[in-house]
Amino acid sequence: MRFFRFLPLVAVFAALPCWAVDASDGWMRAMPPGQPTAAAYLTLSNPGDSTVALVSASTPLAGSVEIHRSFQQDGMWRMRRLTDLPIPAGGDAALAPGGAHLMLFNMKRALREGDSLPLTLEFDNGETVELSIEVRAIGAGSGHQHH
Ligand SMILES: [Cu+2]
Repeated sequence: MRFFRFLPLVAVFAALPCWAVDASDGWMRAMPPGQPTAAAYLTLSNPGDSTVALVSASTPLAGSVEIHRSFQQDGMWRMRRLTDLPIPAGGDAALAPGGAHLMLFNMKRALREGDSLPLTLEFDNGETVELSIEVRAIGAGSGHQHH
């Protein structure tokens, strides 16, 4: 009857909440030929009870990826590099045109509408999330696209 002794333990593990960060709605604009950089957007959800921060991202299709935030200063669009992007407990962080984004440098090739970009995200709690970024038409979204 050893099997039954295991049951309570199994029940405890099954009841543990799943607090993994979720990444969804990943997209970027199609790139004109010869453009070496691009910006990717997505939504991060943190179902946990403490803040989790995105600390890095990578893709085999770009030389490097940085976390950026766009802002307006003296009527000009600028952007700064962020060391991390916090996602509040029980909340979301949206990376969207005109705000935070993932900046892709030294793209290996120009991505066209319908392509996808594999992306790996790392968080300060050691979690890693993989997702696929959907490439949409060049004019998709709003906000600045000058880098
Ligand atoms: Cu940028």
